[in-house]
Amino acid sequence: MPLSFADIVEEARLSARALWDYGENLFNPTVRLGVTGLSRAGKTVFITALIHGLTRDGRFPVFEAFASGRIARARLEPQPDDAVPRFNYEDHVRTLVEDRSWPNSTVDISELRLVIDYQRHNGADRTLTLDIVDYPGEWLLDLPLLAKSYEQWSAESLALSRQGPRAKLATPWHAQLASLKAEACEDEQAALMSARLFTDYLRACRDERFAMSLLPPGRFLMPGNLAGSPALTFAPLDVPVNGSAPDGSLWAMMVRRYEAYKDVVVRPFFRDHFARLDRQIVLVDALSAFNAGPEALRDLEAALAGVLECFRIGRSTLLSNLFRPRIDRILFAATKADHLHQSSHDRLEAILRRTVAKAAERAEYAGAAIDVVALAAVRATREAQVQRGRDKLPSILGTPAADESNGGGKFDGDTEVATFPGDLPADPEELFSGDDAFAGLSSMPAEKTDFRFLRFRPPQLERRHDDEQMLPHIRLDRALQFLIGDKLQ
Ligand SMILES: Nc1nc2c(ncn2[C@@H]2O[C@H](COP(=O)(O)OP(=O)(O)O)[C@@H](O)[C@H]2O)c(=O)[nH]1
Ligand SMILES: [Mg+2]
Repeated sequence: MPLSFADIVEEARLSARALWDYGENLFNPTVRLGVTGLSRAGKTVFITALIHGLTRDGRFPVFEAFASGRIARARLEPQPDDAVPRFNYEDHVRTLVEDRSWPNSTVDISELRLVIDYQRHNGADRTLTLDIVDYPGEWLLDLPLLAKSYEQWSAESLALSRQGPRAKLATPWHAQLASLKAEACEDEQAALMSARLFTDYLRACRDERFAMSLLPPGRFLMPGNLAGSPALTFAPLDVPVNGSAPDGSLWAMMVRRYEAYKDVVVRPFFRDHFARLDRQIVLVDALSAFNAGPEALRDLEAALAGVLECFRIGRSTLLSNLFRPRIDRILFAATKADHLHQSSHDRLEAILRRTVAKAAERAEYAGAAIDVVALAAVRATREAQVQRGRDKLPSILGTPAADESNGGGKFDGDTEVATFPGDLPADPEELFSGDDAFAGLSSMPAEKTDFRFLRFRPPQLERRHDDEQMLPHIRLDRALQFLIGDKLQ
């Protein structure tokens, strides 16, 4: 594809900034760490736990620089980007530690700067600046739109909405769509209604019963500060893929807004934020997909392929020219591993590894180094063996949130209970062997599903010998070692 004038301007802008970033970096090495994942994957909790641990002497045996005492101090400093909201660390910690509740969910990008004073292996004192950027994974899945016309996007979105469990959820939107004439005069009310019903359909797909992942355009569910703007008020129409919209038609109005979405939302995000990241962690809530069923797991795989597509730098495509990512390490992390007994942690990791490998094949991925980990940024449970008849079941102990129910009644939010969430298979392929590989909420009532993960309240803090209080975690230190360990040599 030839570069357009707009693309060339973008590229010049990028190079200028790259030079600026480079100059800064000589004096003060900075790593920009992207933390992403779909909504509720665990980004806020991950960043909060990471900062809490690093600034307060957490327990991180596998994070070498930290464990060997070479890190003198880690502290928060004002962030470099004035136009990006600050990650509200203090509030999130208070909620987590004092209220023992999970932080409220966020729908926008945010940023925080952590400065780490450390000693190199050779004894020299150095400083590493870590800029942590939290952004919705949904926004990454918008990248393919840049290469698609409105008509192509419409056709694909419609085809997808007629498949599997999506079809039923799309009924109200499809009914309205059938009443629209694409060639008719442009009509704001029709566009508003269409966009609303289309967004409702996307939201229904995301419901925990279906737990679908691949739901672009990303801002329809994660609008950030653009809610209600025309760039977000469009929807697919049933129009021919090679057709062109008559002047003044509803169709032309949709095309205009779709293009605006690319210009004011997608391009700036990739240019201003994504292209500047050095390292990336992608948080994945695989447990929600296990809860929902095999379609959700397949959808998750497709979404991960979409994410990897963004990091693909092997080939010289139009996109890689524009948004050449400089990321050289990507960690995929299955979050909330504390919902499983530790005997299943390696299995969870194996399942994610398999999913990422398949996704990498689909995306013909060649690029940064990839690793996979199953972790819990905050460990809300303990382990126990529960006697059931003659068997001992590997179970977990935790305090279920007050709004969770156990079939019969609701939990009170204060009492600790032991649960057996279900065993993950030793061979990941078992989960991918077709529509009835396992039973999830999308096709079964809750008591008949193979997995049941309760939402637990955050734990009581662990008190150390020196009275410092810490948040317990699982393998958070392994994630840190992979993401920044080499920068602290
Ligand atoms: N048990 C447990 N639950 C977690 C953990 N991380 C996230 N969660 C749950 O997942 C929800 C969403 O997490 P959050 O960090 O807000 O997700 P975000 O939307 O990606 O920022 C939280 O409200 C918790 O219920 C974890 O490490 N352990
Ligand atoms: Mg968040």
